[in-house]
Amino acid sequence: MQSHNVYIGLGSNLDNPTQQVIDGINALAALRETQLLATSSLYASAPIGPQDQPPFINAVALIKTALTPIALLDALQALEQDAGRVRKRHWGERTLDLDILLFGEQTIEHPRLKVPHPFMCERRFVLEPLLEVSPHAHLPNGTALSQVLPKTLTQEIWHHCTLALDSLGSVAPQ
Ligand code: ROI
Repeated sequence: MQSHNVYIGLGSNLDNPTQQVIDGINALAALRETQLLATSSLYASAPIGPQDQPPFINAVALIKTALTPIALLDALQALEQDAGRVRKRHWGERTLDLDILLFGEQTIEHPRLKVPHPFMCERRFVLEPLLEVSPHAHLPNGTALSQVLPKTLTQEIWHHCTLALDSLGSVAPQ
């Protein structure tokens, strides 16, 4: 069966965000027909959107999956629900967000799913961890993401913690 390399963005700012992201990465590793290939470190940043919400923890995971894009989306939405997903308001707090950023070289325009993720090129909390995992990553149109990153660098990322995610053996929940 054909499989694709897929980048997943993880984010949380509720209910112990660091643990939410670590649990999310472990849950990705356990998906059917899927292997976890690499994870970024964890990044803490100020919220984009309303400022009266807690800071976010973000990370990016690279998986290899034989799932179709919509089957993967269904699986990610189920994981978000398992994490007790809370979404209080538009661009507001969330328990766990799992976004498909890139799906192989595909461009997807589906009522439920747009890939590349529509906002990924505007968000340092997405680009910086993605480039940590794959410095040469590019969009389906060939644009290198390393060329896009500088436009986002004015967004503050407070802290970049290499917190025990740099080897695949160490992502088990603590
Ligand atoms: N801001 C940051 N820093 N990280 C996120 O993951 C994030 N996710 C969101 C909004 C609310 C837009 N802002 C964010 O969905």
